[in-house]
Amino acid sequence: MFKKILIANRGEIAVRILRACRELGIRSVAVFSEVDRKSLHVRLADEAYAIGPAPSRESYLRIDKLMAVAQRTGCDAVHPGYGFLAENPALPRACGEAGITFVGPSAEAMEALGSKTAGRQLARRVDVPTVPGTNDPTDKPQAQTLAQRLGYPVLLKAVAGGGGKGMRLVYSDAEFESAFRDAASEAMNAFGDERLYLEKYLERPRHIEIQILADAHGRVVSLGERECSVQRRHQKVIEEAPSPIVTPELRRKMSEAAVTLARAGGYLNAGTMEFLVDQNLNFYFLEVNTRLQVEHPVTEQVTGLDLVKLQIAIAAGHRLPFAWETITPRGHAMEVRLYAEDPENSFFPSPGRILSHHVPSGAGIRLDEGVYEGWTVPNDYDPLLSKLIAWGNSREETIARLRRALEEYTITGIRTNAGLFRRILEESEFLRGEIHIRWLGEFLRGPRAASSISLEDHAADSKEAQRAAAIAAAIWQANQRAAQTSSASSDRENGSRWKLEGRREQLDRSP
Ligand code: MV4
Repeated sequence: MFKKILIANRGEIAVRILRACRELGIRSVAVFSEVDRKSLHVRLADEAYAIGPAPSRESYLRIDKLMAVAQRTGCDAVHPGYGFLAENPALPRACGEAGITFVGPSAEAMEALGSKTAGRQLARRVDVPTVPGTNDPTDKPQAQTLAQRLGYPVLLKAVAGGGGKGMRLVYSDAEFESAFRDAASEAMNAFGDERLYLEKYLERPRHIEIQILADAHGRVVSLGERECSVQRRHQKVIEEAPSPIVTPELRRKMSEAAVTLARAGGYLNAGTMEFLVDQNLNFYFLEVNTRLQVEHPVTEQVTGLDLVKLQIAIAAGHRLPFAWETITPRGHAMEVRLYAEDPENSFFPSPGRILSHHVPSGAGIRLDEGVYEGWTVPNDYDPLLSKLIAWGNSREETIARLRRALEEYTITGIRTNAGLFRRILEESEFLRGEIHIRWLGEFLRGPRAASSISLEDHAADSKEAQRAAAIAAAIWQANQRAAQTSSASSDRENGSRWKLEGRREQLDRSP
């Protein structure tokens, strides 16, 4: 087993990982940027080292600095968490060159499965269902012919895309030409790659994913599904396991598909296969996430497994001690993501100092967080504060516990989206489990607008929200500066709003 692990991350996930290390008797090494000097992960780790200024490009994304710390402190493994470098093949490569174990898949598997079209082609090869459409990048006349054959609406997607960028929804033949041109030029601008592919558009599918683990001895197991349909602008908000609609038979079929894909891609360690599931319970493979995910705790609660410890054991060459056919979810788990943001004000980030904080506890409650009273939530990263996870014997008991825990949860000094969850957890459609990927957007807009929302609206909203968030953050920072009159002399960076906005736009949103 390893002696010392470098945690190449921050916030709640760094805390989650160092806790697993401590239980395994492994020393933990934290890294931190200038604004994270007082962060919880720094306080709880066995050792902590500064790696640069606040912007992640100059700190958490600097492979050279991370490797230097790992080597200097004698680490024998690196855990990337999620976000930042977690899915960048350059990190496992750098680890390989330094003789340090990367806790995750190989660079090759990341490349084989991480890219959208590569994953889609692999799925076709091994007969895992994908959404009807093209396998390869396609030109305009070819794509239009296919669109006519498939029937509208269709979705144009950028080969280099991800997270909904460079997608165009096309409702009719008349719009096809201009949509194709727009999508191609948007893809060119965003990724330097204008290639597109095309899929039949699924109107109101669910987003359901399968958690897998693969060890170095050829065993690949499925830990079942997570239902992640409640999301807003490609940002998941509530996740649960099991899915309210997945039957044992569908679980077995989706698990077999996920395990087949992992084997075909030479996958090692924890990974997630994302699927869309339609009203008739047909499932379609979408993409692979080659990392531990934010929502992994719901799987832990219903399987009783510790995914981070298993990741570390797999990386150390241990065998998985069970076959997936023996794993059935027990009870129900649900997670809400508490963010420092203001739902009353277009979900603007709301960083700042936490004046008071009371954490819920009691039966069936787990809180994974990276904050504490008196700490200032920095403006430079994803504003995820806490993940509140409830477990119960039934979905109803789980929801009742989650509601109860949300009432106990208090945090002052910053705004959070806790109120949004109180609303969602009262909503009858949600309580009946009648959710899909557009459900939350429609719920937030109210019933009137529900029928007329297009993907373009989502994209436009997303851009608008980014700009608005940039401005809000700049104003917040300007106010902070004004309040700190005594420290004016040490104000090395000038307070230019434009600079701040630029920085804000480079913020990392973890998936
Ligand atoms: C789709 C789709 C409907 N039909 N493909 C969004 C980002 C990228 N990962 C794939 N996405 C989608 N692909 C077809 N053929 C709807 C989405 C989609 C989505 C998927 C999963 C989770 C949230 C989503 C939110 C909006 C759109």
